[in-house]
Amino acid sequence: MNAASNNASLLSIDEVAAYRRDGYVVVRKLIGPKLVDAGIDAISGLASGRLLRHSTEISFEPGVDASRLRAEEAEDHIRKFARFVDDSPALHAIAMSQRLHCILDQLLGQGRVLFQDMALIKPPRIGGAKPWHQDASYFRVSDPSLIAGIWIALDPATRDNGCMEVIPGSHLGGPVIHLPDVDVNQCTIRPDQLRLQDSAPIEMAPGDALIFHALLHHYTAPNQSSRRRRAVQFHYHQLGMQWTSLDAHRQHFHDESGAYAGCTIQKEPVPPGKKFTYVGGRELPIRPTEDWG
Ligand SMILES: O=C(O)CCC(=O)C(=O)O
Repeated sequence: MNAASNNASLLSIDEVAAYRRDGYVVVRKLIGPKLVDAGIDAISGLASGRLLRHSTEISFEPGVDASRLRAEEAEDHIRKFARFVDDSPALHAIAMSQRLHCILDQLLGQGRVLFQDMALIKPPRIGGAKPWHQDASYFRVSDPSLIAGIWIALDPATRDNGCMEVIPGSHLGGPVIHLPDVDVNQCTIRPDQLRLQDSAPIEMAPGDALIFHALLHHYTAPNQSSRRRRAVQFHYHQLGMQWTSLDAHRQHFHDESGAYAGCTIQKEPVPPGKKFTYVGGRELPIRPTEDWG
């Protein structure tokens, strides 16, 4: 796709302004049904083992004993996958969507790398909440505004199965105090820092995408329904952004006493076998790819 000749698939000036004002923009039908179906098939394949997992990492919902699951049962017990793009051409094609990257050029300028890929599975009935947080609390970086997060629904995402919820404009308040947890995935914004009365659920159809700022406050509820809510999420950073140290991250994320208040370290004491080690992002080149239809 040539961005200049396909203006209809780019954001309008008003949408670009909305991203800056609200910290997010929703792009309906960012990817087409064939790519959505291929993405779902890849997730099922990675879960069951039908697709080989070379780099893909899997985390199960808390309390699940993966050794007792049959291959076809695994998918409905998985919390998330990470680092899967090299194991699936379909998931790679989603991350490299030419339309997505033309839109990111509009929002952030040219030149970026992919540094994080995740599939958030939130299985029916047992998929837990992801507490309110800012993604930048997980990234030790020089400038969070050089990052964009993209969350793409593969199933219908609704309030009852745990769609994304955001607080419009919250990115403009800068980094806020997070409370660490023994499980880094449960690290959360301290309640007095949240404007929950302004929270907005973003219901999405398969193929729709939420593009959001790394300082936007966001949350997903538990999946209390019997319906799946699979999504993929990618993080990109613009060239020139620097990875920094814990001390530099503390300068962004600290409480009133100056103590670290980001999500790159665990709350002590760490339970046996649950040690988390922060690793900065890897950097994969962008190779824009046509949609599969
Ligand atoms: O999809 C979800 O449930 C939460 C995604 C999210 O906000 C995250 O992983 O940072």
